[in-house]
Order: sequence, then structure tokens, then C-alpha cells
Amino acid sequence: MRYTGLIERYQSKLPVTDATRPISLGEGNTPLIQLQNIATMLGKKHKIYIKYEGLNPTGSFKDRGMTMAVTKAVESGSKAIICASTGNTSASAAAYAARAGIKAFVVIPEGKIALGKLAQAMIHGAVIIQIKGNFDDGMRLVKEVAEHAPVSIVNSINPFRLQGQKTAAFEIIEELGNAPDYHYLPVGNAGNISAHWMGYKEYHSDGKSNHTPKMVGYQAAGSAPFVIGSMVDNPETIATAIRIGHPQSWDLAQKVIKESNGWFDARTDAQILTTQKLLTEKEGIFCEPASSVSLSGAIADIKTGKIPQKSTIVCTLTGHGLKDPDTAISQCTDAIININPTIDEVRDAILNNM
Ligand code: AN7
Repeated sequence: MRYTGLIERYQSKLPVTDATRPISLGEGNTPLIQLQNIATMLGKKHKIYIKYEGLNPTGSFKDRGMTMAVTKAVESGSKAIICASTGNTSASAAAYAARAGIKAFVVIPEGKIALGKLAQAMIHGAVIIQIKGNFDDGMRLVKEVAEHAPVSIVNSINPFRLQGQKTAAFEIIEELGNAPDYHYLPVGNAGNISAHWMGYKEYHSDGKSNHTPKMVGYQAAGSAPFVIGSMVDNPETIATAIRIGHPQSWDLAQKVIKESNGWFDARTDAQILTTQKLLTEKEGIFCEPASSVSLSGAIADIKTGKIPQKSTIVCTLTGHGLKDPDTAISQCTDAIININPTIDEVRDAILNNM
């Protein structure tokens, strides 16, 4: 059967009716890839799976929420959407607005969004409002302006966003035949970890799994309000997607950690980049820096013995590596060999580098 996106796939679990016209780009249905070489390095004591959300239509998990948010905005007669964004939400909003034939306004922090995401927002024709401030400033402005202008907010404070995003948990249970023991996610606003928990709880009460996972949220050390236990006013990290100091889903996420017996922790920028490179070089999987913090955390917790042997672990990679080519290239200074176009020089380049 042709796959036509997650609203049609999970219609009975979502706040839609037969009359709803889905605005879809075929989002969801992403690969669950079992790690091989990294698992071997770690002693093969666990089953570690990657949920590769970078393979959504605009390259991040945001599309799961955006298909719902834009579908419902259009259904209610809205002609324009708005969001604050560290990049991926703006790319997704821009694309789904284009698909729906409505306008997208995106508020982004100047100089702090990855090149691929900016390119997406621009090429899809969003109105880009750049501020001399961070995501948290943008979010505050968006909430306020939505009371004075005819625009629907499509940030994750829009409850339809989390409804769409919970479907990732459904897919994981369907593929594994049960819930994993641990689910690691990168955390910014904490919408996605909250959405996953909703999904796991719903499928558990539907009898599709016999337990729920421990939810583990990882942040960047310079931008870790959940780890510190209070809001951060000047968050800093190379993982610009999660450069968020005032998370919008604070209470929801605290409840998730408590109910699931999980935890929050943080990794430094250096550790984040090391894991990003490890994944590309050892498994052939390219994710953006913010995404690798989930696996980076899992590896750290495995090494300290926090995770019992034989556990099943899922790590979500939230966004594709192509989103942030600058950071990728800046880590690979020796990667290019420059030669003259002669057979001798090409052969030497091969033989010297076997
Ligand atoms: C790759 O685009 O907030 O904890 O404005 O792009 O649900 O916020 C992005 C967040 C993780 C954090 N990984 O998810 C935005 C934005 C990537 C992201 C997160 C984001 P939440």
C-alpha cells in the first residue's frame, strides 16, 4: 500500500476526522537502524537502535508535528502560520505552508541557525524575521504577536505538534514488537520527549507493548536548564538546534522523567562532535550535532554501567547532518588531497592512503 504520511497512517490515534484534509509530504515511517560497529566497540552487551528522523521530508522530526499543526491551522481557516525557531521548525513550517498554500513567518536568531535550515526557509518562500536575540527572545515575541495578528503559532506549544510527534513511538513499538527499555532523545524545548512519552503510554494502554521505556533526555552542557534545574538566560552550544535556555515544555518534561523513571543529563560540545563523527565514520549515519547528543549520552551511560546488560536502547537522531555543512566541514580539515590530473598522482594518492 502506498504510504501517504502519518495522519492517514494513524488517523484513529490523532485528533482528525474523515473530513480532515491532511497537508502531508509523506513524513514519518523513518528507519530504525541497529548499530553494528559502535555496538561491537562497546562490547555488544546491548541492542542499540537509531531512529533516523533526519530522513523526514525536510530533514528533521519537526515534520511529524508540522503536518498536524498545519493541517489543523488550515482546517480552522488560518491563512498564515508563525514560529520562533533555532532552524528546523522554520524549515518545516516553510515547507508545509508552501504545500498548504498559506504564508509562513519565521523568527530566527541572527547568525545562530545552520546554513541548510536557512536555505530551506528561504527557498520555500517563508518571510524570515531575523532578530538580534536568541530563540527564547523569539518565542516570547511570537507568543505576544499572535495575540495582535491573524497568525497561528506552530511551535510545540501548539498541542497538535505533539500529537503528530507521538507517532514516532508507535513506529518503534511496531518494529521492535515491544517498547525499548531506554529511549534517549536530544532535549531543547522538551516537546519531542513529551510527545514520545504520550505515544508510548497510549500504545501501552492499547496492549501493543508490555512495558514503557525509561525516557532519557540529553542537553548540551552550555544549554542545559533541565540538568541545572532552572532556566538559563544565555545558552551557548555548537549544537544550535538545542540552543534553548527557557524550554517551553518544562512541566510536561519533568513529569515524563518522573513517570518513566528516566533522567536528564548533558554532554559537552566536544563530546557531541566526537559522537557525530563516530556515527558517520563507523556506521555511515550522518546527523546534525544536536542529534548526536542522544547517542553520546547513551554511550556515556553504557560505559559507566548505568544501563544493565542486554537492554534495548533507542536513540533518536532528530535532524540530518546536511542541515549543518559548516560544522561538518570544519571538523575535517585533512580530508581533501589536491593533485594534478595525472594517473601517477591519482595512483599515489590511493597507495599512500590505503
Ligand atoms: C535537530 O527548530 O526548537 O526538545 O526551533 O532541531 O522538542 O525542542 C528545534 C529543536 C532536537 C529539540 N534536535 O527538540 C526549532 C527547535 C533537533 C532540533 C531538538 C530540536 P525539543
